[in-house]
Amino acid sequence: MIKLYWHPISGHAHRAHMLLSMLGLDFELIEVDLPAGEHQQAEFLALNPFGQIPVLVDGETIIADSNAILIYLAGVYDDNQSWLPEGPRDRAHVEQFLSLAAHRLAGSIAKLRAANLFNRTIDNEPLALEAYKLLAQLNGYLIERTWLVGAKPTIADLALYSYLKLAPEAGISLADSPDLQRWLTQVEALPGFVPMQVSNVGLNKNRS
Ligand SMILES: N[C@@H](CCC(=O)N[C@@H](CS)C(=O)NCC(=O)O)C(=O)O
Repeated sequence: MIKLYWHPISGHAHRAHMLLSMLGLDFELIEVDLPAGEHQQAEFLALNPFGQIPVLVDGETIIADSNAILIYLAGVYDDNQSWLPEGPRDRAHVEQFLSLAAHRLAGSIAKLRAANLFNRTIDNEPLALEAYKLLAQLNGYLIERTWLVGAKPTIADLALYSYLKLAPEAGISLADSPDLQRWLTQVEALPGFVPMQVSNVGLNKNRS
């Protein structure tokens, strides 16, 4: 059975979890004890020498990195090739959003959220500016689009979903991004969707 090395508060792991579920695959979630440093121990480093979750193990195949896992699962298990379209233009557009998730989104909202979760002191202001700029750009992009690439959901949508949904935990409001919120709701309505664990930090703090 496919194994996903994972942690419930990781947005990177969440995107891989979503696709496993949406593809209807049999899989096992294996929680890696990040606070105890399990990801730095030899057994885990044998799976991913870079010491990060998520890692997917499918028989003899080991894939680390959330976006790489999305590409692998879509390539091997999606008979319709709709999660990762075949044509060079659509595929390039998907790659554009995977890069955006790995750089601008991970470098702004994901960092601000991690600082809130782990009480880290960081220079919030430039990251928050970047986060709001990114939200405004994505909201504008989505005004006339249903999905990020083409007419159907792709792994681009999953790669961006988790940390955009978690923006409030980063202290970043989605109130001025109505089309982005509509798109988040569409992802949540997809068959097999699994929700992300909610944490009581950022704008969620002290909300009942
Ligand atoms: N580029 C990686 C980033 C993964 C990542 O940042 N994982 C975090 C959890 S969300 C992690 O394992 N952190 C532990 C560490 O870096 O020591 C991916 O997309 O999978």
